[in-house]
Amino acid sequence: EDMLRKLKVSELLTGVAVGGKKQKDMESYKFWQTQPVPRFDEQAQGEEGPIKMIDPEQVPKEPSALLEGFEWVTMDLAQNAQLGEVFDLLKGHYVEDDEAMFRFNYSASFLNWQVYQPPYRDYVLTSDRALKAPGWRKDWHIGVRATQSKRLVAFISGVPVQLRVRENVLSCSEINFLCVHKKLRSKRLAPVLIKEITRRCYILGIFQAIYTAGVVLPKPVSSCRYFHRSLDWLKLYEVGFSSLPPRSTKPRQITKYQLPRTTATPGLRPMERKDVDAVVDLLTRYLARFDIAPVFSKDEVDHWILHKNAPGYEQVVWTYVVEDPETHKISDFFSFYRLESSVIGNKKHDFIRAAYLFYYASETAFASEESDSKADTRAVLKVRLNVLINDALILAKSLDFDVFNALTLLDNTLFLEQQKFGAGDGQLHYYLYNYRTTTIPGGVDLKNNI
Ligand code: MYA
Repeated sequence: EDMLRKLKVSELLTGVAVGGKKQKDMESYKFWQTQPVPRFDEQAQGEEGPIKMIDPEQVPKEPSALLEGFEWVTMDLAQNAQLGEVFDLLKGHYVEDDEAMFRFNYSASFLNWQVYQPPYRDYVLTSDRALKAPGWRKDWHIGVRATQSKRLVAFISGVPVQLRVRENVLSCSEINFLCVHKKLRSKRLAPVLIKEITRRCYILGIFQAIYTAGVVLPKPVSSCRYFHRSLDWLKLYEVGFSSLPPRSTKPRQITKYQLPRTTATPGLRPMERKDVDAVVDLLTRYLARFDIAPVFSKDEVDHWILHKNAPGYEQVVWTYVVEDPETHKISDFFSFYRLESSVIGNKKHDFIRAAYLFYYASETAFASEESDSKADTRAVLKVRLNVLINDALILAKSLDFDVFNALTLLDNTLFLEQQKFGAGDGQLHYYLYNYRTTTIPGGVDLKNNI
């Protein structure tokens, strides 16, 4: 009902949604047909692995030429002024919905979290000799400036991620925040940016990447749909995000989405640093149940999942753990992050405050002595996740979020309908660069969203 005709969750799980309205035929992908990515028409038959072997010696040492009047820059996002420039570019020119009603509005704190990795990441990567090159992080924050005005007009970024694709763990870069100023669109600048970040990855011995996009490109490894759960239905209605279903009324809609004031799970509390080990352990076992997932180190859980009260930064991620009151073991956790969207041209509201479901895990995902069949375990997990996610909704509401978003990945289909999420019209396609594997119907697990 929200945004779109109702789509049954089960219908979304039948396969990868290639063939949607935005897909062109392969020959029209002038850039992508030259890249080491699977074609739409190919069948991957047991040839899982890299598509092209790269010799780092053969990789050009310099970036390719840009359009006349523009120059390459490497952004230093540790400097607030430069972080602010990226923030301003994205604020005015980043991803919009199809009708141009809403545009993502990443906060500076969010960007700091997403693209600027604190120094401990050096430690994470010391096992990988190739990445010891000094300055590697900065290198993956690539900008294009107008030569005269020095104005930032385009950006692309990557962060390192250890990605498990079935049994293989790949050192990847995760590419995000590709953005070209509206005045420079359709001038083939995006392929130039993509080639440049590819070059800088190859030079460091990174030959695979993962990325997500709302558009269809050759060829998704999986596709997810966005689901939205109203927390402030009236506001979502007023900004045009939600519609009034034909046989309903405004008061009825408001009542439908009401939530209890207090959470239900005993032992639920905000995550603290002392929980990091327990969360790494639980999350690692939980993610092992999926075909594609990042491999989290302790430092990465600390960075991505634990909120730190850095002075001057607004909170971006909220994580709650369930501590058993008797054993003090962590049995579950869930997290969500904040990402606002600007409302374009609405008199009453400027922003939608959205919470996005992030990682979670529960011991109930693993068979217990009482329930040893797969179906039993799934039923127990379903009950548990519904309680946990309902608590997440209650907390998000108390934090003044307007909407709670989730994708059709992880075990989300066990609670989306029951928790009154509605299917949105946005899809998120997941892609691997220079890696071939069979497609995954149920969605890929990756932070991102983004
Ligand atoms: S997804 C978010 C993308 N950003 C936005 O949607 C923000 C608003 N839009 C814009 O800023 C522009 O429209 C962009 C395109 C920059 C998207 N991913 O320059 P063009 C292809 C990949 O004339 P513009 C994210 O950040 C398009 O099919 N390719 O077009 C992840 C066409 O190719 P082909 C895209 O509109 C990014 C060509 O670009 C995308 O001015 C992952 C046209 O270029 C897209 N989202 O600019 C990047 N959109 O002719 C890939 C369009 O073949 C990373 N195109 O159809 C790959 C891994 C690299 C590292 C590898 C390491 C080993």
